[in-house]
Amino acid sequence: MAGRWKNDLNWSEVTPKPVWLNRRHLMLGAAAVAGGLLAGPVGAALGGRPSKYSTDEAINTLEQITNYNNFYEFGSRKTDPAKHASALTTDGWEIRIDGMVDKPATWSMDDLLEGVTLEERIYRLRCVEGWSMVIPWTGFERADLLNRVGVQPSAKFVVFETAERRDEMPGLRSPVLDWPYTEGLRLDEAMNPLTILATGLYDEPLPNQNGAPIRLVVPWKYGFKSIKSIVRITLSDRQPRTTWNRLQPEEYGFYANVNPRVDHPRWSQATERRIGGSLFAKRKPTKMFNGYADTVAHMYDGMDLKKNY
Ligand SMILES: Nc1nc2c(c(=O)[nH]1)N[C@H]1C(S)=C(S)[C@@H](COP(=O)(O)O)O[C@H]1N2
Ligand SMILES: [Mo]
Repeated sequence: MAGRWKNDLNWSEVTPKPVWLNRRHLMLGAAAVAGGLLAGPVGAALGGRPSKYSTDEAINTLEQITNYNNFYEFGSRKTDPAKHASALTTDGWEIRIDGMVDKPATWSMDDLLEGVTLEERIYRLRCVEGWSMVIPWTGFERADLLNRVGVQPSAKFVVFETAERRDEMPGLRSPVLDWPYTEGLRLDEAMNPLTILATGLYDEPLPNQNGAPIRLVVPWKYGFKSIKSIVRITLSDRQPRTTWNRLQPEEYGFYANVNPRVDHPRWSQATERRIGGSLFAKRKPTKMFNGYADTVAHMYDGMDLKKNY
């Protein structure tokens, strides 16, 4: 099992795979190249069943998904994570789950994934700066996990923390953000079936620049909520102070629901550009809740989403 969370493929050199339908065939090739890395339990762990929550929009290529990233621990340019994230060691990764739970514990990835239902989910990730990508994630519902640790009735929020590795993350040397990167969701948002913890994309282990070995994906919110390389999950009765919110509270709210009617103070959020499309292509109108209103809008009934941005 030692090889399971190794991520030593050079992802930027992997051929782009725009043809999602043929991915199983491509996978056989990739597994062979990786020399058994994907054999055995890994194959089972990655090949999730298709999810009804997927969009049928055109999917971005692996090349695009792994070369235009935000992961400030590895630098603040979109090209930095692809350059520097290979330094992150994900072997023996552990996640602490604590706070208001019956069974606080530290989990290995193998234990964490034991018995969870992995699904293939094609989700749109919408960045606050007006770009979007469609990514075929492999992941599992948060509810799977929270039910296992026994969430106490007093818990109202779920707080996430990213690894803080001075020796592996060059971005930590500069104080652009307050490390470790911290995010949070209201408990009902965390339990919503759209919310997943992702462990792979394109049926392969998560590339480091996308948040290996495990990251959050919350598709109706701006990208910064989808925290990468998680080492700690804490149940709390208080709304946490999250990284971007602490830095610029006027610009980045706790909720961060995609909302074309609430502009970022420095730019409009009404339209977006799909990464990989022509720079001159017409920007498309952004949809409320990133197009996922049917599944999530009810959680905000009666809330003023201009105030709770
Ligand atoms: N730990 C951590 N998680 C993070 C970030 C980060 O800088 N550090 N950036 C966020 C932002 S702003 C975005 S848009 C998404 C980008 O995810 P992607 O690179 O997989 O597309 O990751 C989010 N998760
Ligand atoms: Mo972002």
